[in-house]
Amino acid sequence: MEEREKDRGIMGPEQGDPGKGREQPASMSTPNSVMAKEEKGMEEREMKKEMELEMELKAEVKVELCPTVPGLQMSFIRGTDLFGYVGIEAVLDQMRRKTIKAGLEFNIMVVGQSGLGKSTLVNTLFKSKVSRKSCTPNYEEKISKTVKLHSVSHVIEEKGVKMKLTVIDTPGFGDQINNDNCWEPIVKHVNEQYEKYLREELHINRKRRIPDSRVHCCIYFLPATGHRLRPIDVEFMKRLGKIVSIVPVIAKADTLTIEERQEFKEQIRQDLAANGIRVYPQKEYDEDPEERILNDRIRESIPFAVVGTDKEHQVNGNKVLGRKTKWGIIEVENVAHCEFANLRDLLIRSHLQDLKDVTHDIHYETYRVRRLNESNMNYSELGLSTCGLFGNEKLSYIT
Ligand SMILES: Nc1nc2c(ncn2[C@@H]2O[C@H](COP(=O)(O)OP(=O)(O)OP(=O)(O)O)[C@@H](O)[C@H]2O)c(=O)[nH]1
Ligand SMILES: [Mg+2]
Repeated sequence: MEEREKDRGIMGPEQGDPGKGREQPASMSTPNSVMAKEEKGMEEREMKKEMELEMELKAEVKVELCPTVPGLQMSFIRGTDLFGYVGIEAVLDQMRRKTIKAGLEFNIMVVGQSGLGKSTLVNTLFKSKVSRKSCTPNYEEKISKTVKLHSVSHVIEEKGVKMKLTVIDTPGFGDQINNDNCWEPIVKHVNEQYEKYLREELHINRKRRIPDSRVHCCIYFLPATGHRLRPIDVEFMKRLGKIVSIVPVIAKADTLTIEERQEFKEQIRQDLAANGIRVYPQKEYDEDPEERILNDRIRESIPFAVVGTDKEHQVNGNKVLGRKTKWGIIEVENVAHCEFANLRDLLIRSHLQDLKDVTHDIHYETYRVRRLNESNMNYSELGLSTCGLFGNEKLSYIT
């Protein structure tokens, strides 16, 4: 207990008295010894530091009165003001245990022209496990062409953490001669998932955990043309950017030289800004300066120039994911070769939870408010009972 108190800066009155602290080393000094002088100096410096630290900690202990509710006084007490260890930090362990038990759900959608490597990249992202783990041994080596919009779910487990990953693969986008409204099935799918969630939420006997099929992220594949954004890219991203988090990527980046890649990226960033296209991570949703610095770095390197593969090769005795060409091996996870690792870090390692939060707090919320405000929406439409408590007055309460 004592140690913990010390850790948190709760000190006895003697330690905290600057006068007493200074007296002791003075009486111990031996005038002729250089060593002793040095020791004394060091001790003084240490004591000074301790005092400064203590002053800082004391300054940190704040008691703020909350004047919002008349008659109710609320104070704000920091760790340094507590008499002993309470154990608040153990809540983090509880949260961790609960999350592990409940498992994670993550839904990712891939959109782009046929043959740009969408299915390959998803396999690369999850190290081929998404298509192989759940398949039977007679799994076909070759990735087949995607012909219709479909969702496939897999449970991935790593170090005891389970994640239900759903990949929504879309057939070649913009492959038709007439591409008018080709984004419609995709917009429809995204909205249908919000509607499903909303219906579950409004159910009288709603589930404790509502199954989440909402699209948390849409990876949009740009062909590595080296030119500007095409009108179809602009139209799609403008529309989808309002209802889902879009992460644009340059597909098959191994077909561009380093200079071409840099120029193309710069061009795309300009086009995105000029057309008011909102891609993830959006500046408006940065929560604090620290997050802003991190996200600014990501925004500066968007769109990621990626290369996908599900083949492994030997490089310097190690197995690496790569594309073997006549001139050598393009290592997919090597940051000197392409930006696949940056994309993986963003989607899985650093921003997975944020993508889910933005989906729930921003995109779904916008849909919910719009849907509930629509005058023609009533409970019978939702397939719920309209009697008693669940009449229109309840609807206005929810809104
Ligand atoms: N050079 C190169 N080829 C790639 C890359 N990724 C995939 N490919 C190849 O491109 C071809 C098409 O890949 P898929 O993953 O089936 O493409 P898709 O976008 O899913 O195609 P659809 O399902 O028809 O929409 C395959 O032969 C892949 O091996 C890449 O990064 N670079
Ligand atoms: Mg495909």
